[in-house]
Amino acid sequence: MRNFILALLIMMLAVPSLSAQVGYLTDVSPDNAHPGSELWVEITGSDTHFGEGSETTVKMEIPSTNTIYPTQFHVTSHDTIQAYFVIPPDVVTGLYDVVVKEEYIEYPFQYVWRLTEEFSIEYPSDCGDIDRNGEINIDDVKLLILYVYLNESLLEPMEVADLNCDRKINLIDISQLIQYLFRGGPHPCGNCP
Ligand SMILES: [Ca+2]
Ligand SMILES: [Ca+2]
Repeated sequence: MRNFILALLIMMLAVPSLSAQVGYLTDVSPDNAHPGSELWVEITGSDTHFGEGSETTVKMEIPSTNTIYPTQFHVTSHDTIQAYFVIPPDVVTGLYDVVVKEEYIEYPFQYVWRLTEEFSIEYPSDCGDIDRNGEINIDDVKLLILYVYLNESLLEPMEVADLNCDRKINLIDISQLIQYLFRGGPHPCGNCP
């Protein structure tokens, strides 16, 4: 037993300094996006060792709810990673963790470092809220119909009424809003950049 404990102590002391240098993420830029957008995110760390381990994985997640993997990512240095995310239009919105997981195998030990930084996925705050009262409801539908069919004026900027972001305000936008409010359709601004 004594020999075993001694051997264990020797092994622990022999582990390279890497095991003590668990870095952390300092920044993700940008740190927010809308559903339906595609973007490169630069992930920056401090005292990190990106690319030195046996495996690096990158993802965004709300634990036990939703996970988004980048379609591609590059380890550009030991403390930066570029990751390209395609955010689905119907994604669960909220505060995600950008997670970088690094695995290191240094016989006889194996380390898994899991570093996180916050990232927000939300719809544009005022998109679809035509009268800017802070919510999307039947009054917004009415204003949109009045504009499209009776040419009544809308508050500026009028982009909030272009729900599908095709740079036109027309029947399609009215339809999206009605689908969302009354027929369980997707968020009307889900495809805006
Ligand atoms: Ca409103
Ligand atoms: Ca439109």
